[in-house]
Amino acid sequence: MQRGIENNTGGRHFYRPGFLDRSAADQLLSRLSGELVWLSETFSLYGRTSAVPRLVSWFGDPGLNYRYAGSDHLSSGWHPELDALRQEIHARCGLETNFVLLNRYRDGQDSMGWHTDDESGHRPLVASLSLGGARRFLTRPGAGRPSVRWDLEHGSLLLLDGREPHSLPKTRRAVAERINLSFRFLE
Ligand SMILES: O=C(O)CCC(=O)C(=O)O
Repeated sequence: MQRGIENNTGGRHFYRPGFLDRSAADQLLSRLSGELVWLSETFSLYGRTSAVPRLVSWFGDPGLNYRYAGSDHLSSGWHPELDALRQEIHARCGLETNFVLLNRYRDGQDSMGWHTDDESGHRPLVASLSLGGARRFLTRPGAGRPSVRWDLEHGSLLLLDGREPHSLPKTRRAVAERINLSFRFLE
């Protein structure tokens, strides 16, 4: 299935730095940050409502709904550049997708906690494209095993099994803004 992507990590992941070359990655980052509508979502814990520490946007085949963390994410169609990108991922990696979730991390205080993407019925393989400042990404391959660390570079693509716990911790380092695009197949 992963035609064109080597298993270069000794595990279940496939990491391709430079999946997009520098100039393509720069252009895409600038268009997405300038043109998309970015939403700030909230979550409630123990009766307290807080802002999710990142901004989100999403696209997909019309009528799909990616529901996670108690929120609906209904798609009404594709941004043309993101549609072209998902077709490129299909052509180069053999991975078919019908939805993309975009997370925008404004600085090192924006983050994503440990979670799995195992919503019932969805295909587990996710193609994760990173743009902007490189951030540390962690995956946990199994109970009692140490986390694996990734520094996801500008223009890189990581194929991962969304059922494996993963997170993007906060950092005190000065980091440039980052946008992550996770292409998925919702059933
Ligand atoms: O920003 C990232 O690299 C992580 C995104 C992620 O974990 C997710 O979309 O489930």
